Amino acid sequence: MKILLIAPCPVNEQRHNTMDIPQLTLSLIAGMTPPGHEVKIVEEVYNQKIDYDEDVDLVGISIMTQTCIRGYEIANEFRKRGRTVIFGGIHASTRPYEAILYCDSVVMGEAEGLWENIIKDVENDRLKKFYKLDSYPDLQNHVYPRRDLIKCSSGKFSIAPVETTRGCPYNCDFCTVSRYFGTKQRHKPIPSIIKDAEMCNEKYLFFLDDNITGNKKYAKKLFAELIHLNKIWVGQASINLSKDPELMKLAYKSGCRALLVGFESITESGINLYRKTLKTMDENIAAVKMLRNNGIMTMASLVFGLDTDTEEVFDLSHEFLTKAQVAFFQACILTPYPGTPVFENLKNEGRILTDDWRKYDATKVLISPKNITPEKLLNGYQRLRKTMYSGRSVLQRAFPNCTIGFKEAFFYFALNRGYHNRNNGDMKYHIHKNPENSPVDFNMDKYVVPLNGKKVDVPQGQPLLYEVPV
Ligand code: B12
Ligand code: SF4
Repeated sequence: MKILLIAPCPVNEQRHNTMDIPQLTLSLIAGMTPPGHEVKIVEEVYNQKIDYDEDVDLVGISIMTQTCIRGYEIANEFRKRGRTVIFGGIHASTRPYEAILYCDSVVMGEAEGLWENIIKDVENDRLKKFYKLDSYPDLQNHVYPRRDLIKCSSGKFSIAPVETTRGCPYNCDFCTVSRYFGTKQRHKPIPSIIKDAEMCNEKYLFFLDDNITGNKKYAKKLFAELIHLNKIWVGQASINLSKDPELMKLAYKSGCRALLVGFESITESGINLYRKTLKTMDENIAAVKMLRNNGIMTMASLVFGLDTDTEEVFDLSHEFLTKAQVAFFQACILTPYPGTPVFENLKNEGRILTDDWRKYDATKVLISPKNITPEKLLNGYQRLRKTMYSGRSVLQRAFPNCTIGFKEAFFYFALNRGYHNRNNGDMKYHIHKNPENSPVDFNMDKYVVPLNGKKVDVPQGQPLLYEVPV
């Protein structure tokens, strides 16, 4: 069979970043595909074009919430031409009865252990509407991604994506990860990861794991094995790492130069909402410094619009970010992703302002916060971004971060310039509300009308959310 795998991206939002990080997802699906089939991958974010008239037997599309409407448009085009379309990914899994309106089959959750059977079902013309594993797949059965299919074509600075674990114990109420991949971290075998990383032509790696140091014993072994590859890598980790000098040293020796750390909130009440271990602003500032002293820059991620947030949150966050002299800053506005408690609670309280999934990119105000107005949330968020990405702030924070080394200094300025340009460019930060004559309504039928105009039977009384198997 000829199989086409697509990562959609709304056309006007193609990425203009200084870096290329191709998706691992579709290359993993390609890696799971039994021999004898021809697989092609299209990532719209890199301007790769879809040929709807291409002679393909099966189209697989990966959708997250922000990209699902574009995914539905693509699916409609292929289905008009009689092609079989399958959706997978986080949005299809949390809204399966919405996704099925636009495709022939939905894969809920992880694909390892399912995809081969789905291919057989397509070949034998017995495709089911929904596929879902009864338990999480064992990642010890390592799947090698088809890296030959995801080479970036844009010619920019390129980083290879690598995954070592899935699952997160923290279970934050705004995040889908623990509900989707489970609260127990599962690991891939270290020798296979090393072999896979060795095959990457890129000097730079991006570890996709939500917390690469979640299991310290595993992380130490992994880092020790990575050293001889002589790669430079970035990833995501919990700030707990700062409490383990041996782990920090090994991380640095293995090539780690920057980590995204989800602080989520830095206010006293906000810190207490999440189960992270460092409980005061001073402790968190000291931890960022500790990482830096060990050669690792911090990208601090903060979420604004929590129920505990008041107007003060922006000044406090600014104080934290400047005192800690974080290298990079990722600011998110609380976004009610389907499948999370935040979605359920805000929906029940009538505090979600729009059901236009295209706006769900964590940079827009889509909710009515509890202790601050949507306008003040937007203004505070914009102001903080502008201040942190200003030339002055970048220069002020440069000294401690750039003394790590020459290459690190280059990375520091390049990434901050990317943020600066994006902030001052055409990105629109808005409060998004449905028009008055179009109430917020998460009923699936709503999404059908503008795209293909025909109604499809939806099972009634079924749970809409992806229920995580235990
Ligand atoms: C790395 C990452 C990024 C990187 C992406 C780099 C890259 N090019 O890959 C960066 C930093 C750029 C990023 C950006 C964003 N991200 Co992000 N990201 C992740 C992260 C941590 C890992 C993604 C990943 O590759 N996972 C590993 C792969 C293998 O898992 P997977 O994609 O789910 O695929 C498996 C199954 O889902 C299934 N599957 C998936 N697709 C398909 C398709 C078919 C046909 C089939 C059969 C099966 C299938 O099979 C796969 C193997 O089992 C996830 C969290 C997570 N742990 O997944 C968040 C996550 C995907 N991101 C999220 C968000 C919100 C964003 C942003 C909007 C904003 C933000 N603040 O981060 C932007 C949007 C970017 C965009 N439009 O694409 C949310 C999405 C929630 C949602 N409902 O949409 C997640 C889940 C995190 C969260 N907090 O909830 N992200
Ligand atoms: S936000 Fe981070 S720490 Fe919290 S559940 Fe998601 S992945 Fe885990």
